[in-house]
Amino acid sequence: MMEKLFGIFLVCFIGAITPFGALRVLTDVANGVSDSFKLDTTPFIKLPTGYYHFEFDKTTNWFKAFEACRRINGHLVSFETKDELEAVVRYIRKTTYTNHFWTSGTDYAKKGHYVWFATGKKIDLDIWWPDEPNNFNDTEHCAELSINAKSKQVKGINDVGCLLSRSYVCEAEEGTTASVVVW
Ligand SMILES: [Ca+2]
Ligand SMILES: [Ca+2]
Repeated sequence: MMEKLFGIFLVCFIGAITPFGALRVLTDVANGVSDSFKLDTTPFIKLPTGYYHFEFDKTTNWFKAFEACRRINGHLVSFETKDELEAVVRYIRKTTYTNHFWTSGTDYAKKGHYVWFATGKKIDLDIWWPDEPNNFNDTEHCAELSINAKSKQVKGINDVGCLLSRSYVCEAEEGTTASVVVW
């Protein structure tokens, strides 16, 4: 609040001494939100790679999980980097014993062509468990994050049937910060 008051005061003061419209305004919109802002991001929590919502208590099929994430203005999680996968797995391991979570990965539209459905981009990261995706019995078209509690290995995803019941992880789109400089 004090910053806002100061900002308004500054504008008025400069306005008063430059009555002929000599003010210059610079606006900028940048990706990311500064840590100095105390934003209430509920139901998302901040991890080093973004904002995530973890549904540990309920399980549901892939489609309903996708809908649930959209209802809170998120998407099922997509892993763009191994750092992101590791950050999410690290948080899950210290929080719960649940091992299977829906991601936005699917090849439902084109068999064998896995994309992150939340972004439309191809899954080109080497984060599949060994010998996956195997489309077992020709029934597996959705990618779950499968955490092997006994393994220190951070892999990864596995294709399973989309109608299985799983917990899920939602991801919020990156925030942006708008700044206005007046002089
Ligand atoms: Ca992501
Ligand atoms: Ca599989």
